[in-house]
Amino acid sequence: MDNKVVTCVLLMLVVALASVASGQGPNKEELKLKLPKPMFIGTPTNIKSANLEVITGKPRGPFFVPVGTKLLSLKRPVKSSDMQPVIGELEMVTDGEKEGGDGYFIELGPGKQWVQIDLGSSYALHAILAWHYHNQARVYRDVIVQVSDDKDFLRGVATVFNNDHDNSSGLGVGRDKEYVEVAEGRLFDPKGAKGRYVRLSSNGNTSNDLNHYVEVEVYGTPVK
Ligand SMILES: [Ca+2]
Ligand SMILES: [Ca+2]
Repeated sequence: MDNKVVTCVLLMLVVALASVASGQGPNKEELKLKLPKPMFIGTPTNIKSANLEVITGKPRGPFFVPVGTKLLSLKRPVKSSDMQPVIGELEMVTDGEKEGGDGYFIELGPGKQWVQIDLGSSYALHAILAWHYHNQARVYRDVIVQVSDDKDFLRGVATVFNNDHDNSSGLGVGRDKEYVEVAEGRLFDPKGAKGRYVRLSSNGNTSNDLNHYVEVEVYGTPVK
């Protein structure tokens, strides 16, 4: 091969590797999201966390999912460890409204609480997004995201995310980092985990010991 051909082959290899690294592929497409408007700007300074990720302040960037991935959670039924929220109704977790202001979030009681979405049948899941609260910079404690075909989460449970580094919620030590809530929400990657139910746990936040949800979105494809 002459030098031009070698250069060309190397360039193609670099492009191919770069697309693999960013999650792109022949059967993937960018996940399109409708994001609410930000309620605050700047880097928060009053957050105390022993396990906080590095805050970059940058947007998330594109996320790639298998072609045909759909939003599965819209208007699906929601259950909770606190069936009578202090503020709001459980159905607001999947009503598609994600704005940060008053009237858009539900408030669950103090300490450990969870919400659970029933997708109606089992799917291969490719993205789960959660907006706990984005009216103000906060960190929610012990954020744990799990997927199962068991509505009671007793067996066949896949843990997608767990930032409970000291196991204070008792679901196992998590290796993930705490993060500050922002308007773009948090994207958890289930990596194709299969399940009908998605359960999200938390254990208070840096402003109070209550738990909040503006919206949860679950994306996936039918199980083949
Ligand atoms: Ca909502
Ligand atoms: Ca903890």
